[in-house]
Amino acid sequence: MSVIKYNVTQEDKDVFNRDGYWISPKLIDDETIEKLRGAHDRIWSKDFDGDGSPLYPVARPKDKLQIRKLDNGWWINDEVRSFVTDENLGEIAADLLNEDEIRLWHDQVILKPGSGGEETKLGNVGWHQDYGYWRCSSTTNMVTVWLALQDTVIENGAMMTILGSHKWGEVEGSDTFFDQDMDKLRTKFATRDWVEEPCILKAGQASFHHALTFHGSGPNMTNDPRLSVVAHLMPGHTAYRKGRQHHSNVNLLGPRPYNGQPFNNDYFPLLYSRKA
Ligand SMILES: O=C(O)CCC(=O)C(=O)O
Ligand SMILES: [Fe+2]
Repeated sequence: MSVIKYNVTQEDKDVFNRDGYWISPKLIDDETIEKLRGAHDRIWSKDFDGDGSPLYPVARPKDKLQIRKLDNGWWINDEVRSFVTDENLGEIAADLLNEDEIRLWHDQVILKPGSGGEETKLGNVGWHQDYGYWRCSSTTNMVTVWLALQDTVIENGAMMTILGSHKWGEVEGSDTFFDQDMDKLRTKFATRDWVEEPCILKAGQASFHHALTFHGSGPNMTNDPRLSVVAHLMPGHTAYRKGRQHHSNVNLLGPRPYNGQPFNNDYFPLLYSRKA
């Protein structure tokens, strides 16, 4: 098990429900941080574990300052798998979401290159709601765990969340991760109180944000890449909801997905189940 056991308190839940995100204590030890940093090196150089292949090929970025991400790193990397399927991680998510079972929806391995002080938008992640991509899911009660593999502050491009924005519901057109014009997106979405809060994390800490919480991130002005591993987690009862929006996870249900089909096969591993 790679995640240190942590018992979520009522205060933690209150913070998550009030703000739409919560910052955890350090969840992994220094050795695991180093292993996951090594996992980044191996993934970007296409050194994979097992006989599978990634969901999308690991492409060489067109520009070295461009943000890099790989979905479902757990398919091809043992250290990533160990973190994103960890039972202790699942229990934290179950407590925050007030659910009895937690499965993995998918993961992301993200590298934001350091620009060395150069002003660039190429590393930005546009303001978005994760659920903006997940409308094929039967519930919005999902959570994203963003694990820092170095101390993460505004200067190296910390993720920022919009305080309380999970209460805004499903906002149309919020699938804007790849739009790197933060100012334009702010104008589009800031129709209510727009309070940007950086997720300042020590290496090994994680932020947990609700699937409806707006978030994004700006430039990494340092000389070092900002490395993270992200686990998108869902309740065990999450099922396919037809006719809303396509997501590649629907393909993983088999050749004939049907409305109401649970996302509960091997592609969506169970992290945690509450004992009665
Ligand atoms: O890495 C980032 O800055 C944003 C990642 C993100 O959108 C997420 O974890 O849901
Ligand atoms: Fe996101």
